[in-house]
Amino acid sequence: GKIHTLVLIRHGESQWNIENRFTGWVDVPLAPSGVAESHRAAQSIKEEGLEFDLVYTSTLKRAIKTAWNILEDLDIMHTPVHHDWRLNERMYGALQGLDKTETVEKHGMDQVLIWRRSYATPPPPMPADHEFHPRKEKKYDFLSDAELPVTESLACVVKRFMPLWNDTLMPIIKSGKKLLISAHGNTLRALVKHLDNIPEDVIANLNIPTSVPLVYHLEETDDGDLKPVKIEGAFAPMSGKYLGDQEAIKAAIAGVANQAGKK
Ligand code: DG2
Repeated sequence: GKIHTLVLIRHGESQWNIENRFTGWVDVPLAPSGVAESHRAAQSIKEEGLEFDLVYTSTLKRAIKTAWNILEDLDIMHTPVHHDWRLNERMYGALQGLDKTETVEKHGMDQVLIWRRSYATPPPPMPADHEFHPRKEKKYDFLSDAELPVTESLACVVKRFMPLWNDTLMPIIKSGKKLLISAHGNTLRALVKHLDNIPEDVIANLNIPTSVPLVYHLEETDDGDLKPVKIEGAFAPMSGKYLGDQEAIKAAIAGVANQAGKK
């Protein structure tokens, strides 16, 4: 069937990525290095000759700003940008704001690895009076208490993201519009897991680097689904490929994996 191109990107390095703090739904800005990274991503997108008709991003400024910088560099700032909370980073519960290395010192590497990368074990929930509780933010007023997460595992992210994928993003892609999704480490892990049907134990070891465009080719199947076709230069176990220097990308991925061990 018809083959569509989809481009995914995790936002550039945020202030808390640099400070090594669990971020989740806390709306921290891009670090200056993250701004620079977003312009480099735009450059690789240009060199690859990719274009966009539409952008979907989260309600968090690090992902929004990354998308804006890309649109500006491509000189297509008129492109519609939609913000959807279901693309927000995984809600990191009571860990939000904590230093990743200090959390390892307090709870041990094994426990922190479970909180960061197990599929179905969420971190401790965020207490109602927590300074970073999402209820304090007006932009989430439309979410009921049942919808507003206070902690999430990757499984919870898959559950809240899939309706957006099935009901909104898939129809957009199938209509022939070229879509850019600017999101977060764990929401993109959820999407890639779904697209490539990656098992839970494999997705646990899959880390997404900041601000590297990830290109997927999706083929429409007879039953109306979108199935990835392995691209030349695909980054296993994914069918998509990262744009840019592959060795530098591998190093950046190892950096994300080791983040909690960093001093
Ligand atoms: C990071 C991911 O999210 O952290 O919430 O701390 O993509 O918005 O920078 P992002 C966070 P890890 O799950 O890799 O620890």
